[in-house]
Amino acid sequence: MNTSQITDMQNYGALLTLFDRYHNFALSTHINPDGDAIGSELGLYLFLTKLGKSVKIFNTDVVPDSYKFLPYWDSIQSVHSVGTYRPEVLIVLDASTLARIGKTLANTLLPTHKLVNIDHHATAEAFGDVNLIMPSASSTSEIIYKLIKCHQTPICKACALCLYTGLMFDTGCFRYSNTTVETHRIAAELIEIGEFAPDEVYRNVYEQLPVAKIRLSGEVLRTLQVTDDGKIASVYATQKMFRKAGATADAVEGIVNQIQAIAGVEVALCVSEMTDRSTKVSLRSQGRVDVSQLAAEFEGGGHARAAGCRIAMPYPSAITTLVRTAQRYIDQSSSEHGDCQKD
Ligand SMILES: [Mn+2]
Repeated sequence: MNTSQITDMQNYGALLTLFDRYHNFALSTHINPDGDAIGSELGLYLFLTKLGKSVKIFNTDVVPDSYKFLPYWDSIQSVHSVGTYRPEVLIVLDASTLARIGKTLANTLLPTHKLVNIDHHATAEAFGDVNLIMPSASSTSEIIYKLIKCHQTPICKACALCLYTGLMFDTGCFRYSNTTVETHRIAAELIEIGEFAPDEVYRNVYEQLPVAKIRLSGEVLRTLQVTDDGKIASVYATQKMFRKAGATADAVEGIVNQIQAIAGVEVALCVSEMTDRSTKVSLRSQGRVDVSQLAAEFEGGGHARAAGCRIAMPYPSAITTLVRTAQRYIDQSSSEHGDCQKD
């Protein structure tokens, strides 16, 4: 594969050339798609459609209900719809590896000419023929915004709403450390163009919770364990808890952020028992430990402050292993930072 890694603004050109040269595009994103995954897909879909291109979107997992307020969400098709379809160009968004779009989709949706990878994860692999990997960008949606700017095409109202949603989601509503002056400027411009109410976007994404999710939160938070030094907090969710609460496994999303907010906690982890007895892990860091490295030790990935992985062992042993590994990272960071000189 002829791989050219693109890391700076000028090189948006390589991608824009593909937009000139080809007509049939397919887009995809990672499994369990989040606000940035869906927002960047729909934003790019609207831009390419406006250029007169034929564009299809295929995802392994369905669009979560909380994103069904976004325009054209129902144009997203499932892996079963791919059939014999072959795009000239496949653009993979917000996925640090090709396998993240789901193995079946990765093996089915094959481009006849080019594979493109657009991502902002620090652990991203340059798996495309063209790679636009910008770890400094807050979100993949921000990269799409800049791409459209480079093309000097006006952003349409619908596109502005989609990109804003992605930007809002990946910055934790403009709270995380990836939020910059530029992020706010882009957000302001998107609100101006899109003429939407930001509070309504927030409510759509975060305040449509099913009762089962709150019930599950209660069960999961009761399992809280904090290490003696107060630096590692962990909770777990079992299949029994999911059944009792009437919740699905994705209902644990967000609980890890709650325990990360405990004073003094450096690393927070939430593990879920899966039906195959493996363990799904969400990791958060207050900043001193790079949890994407920690997740990578278990073939996972993500960002320095938010990452995940799946471990092929039952949840009690997974917790023990993870806490021990996190402890090692904390010890390393303490010796590097000279902990005793903290003021
Ligand atoms: Mn993202």
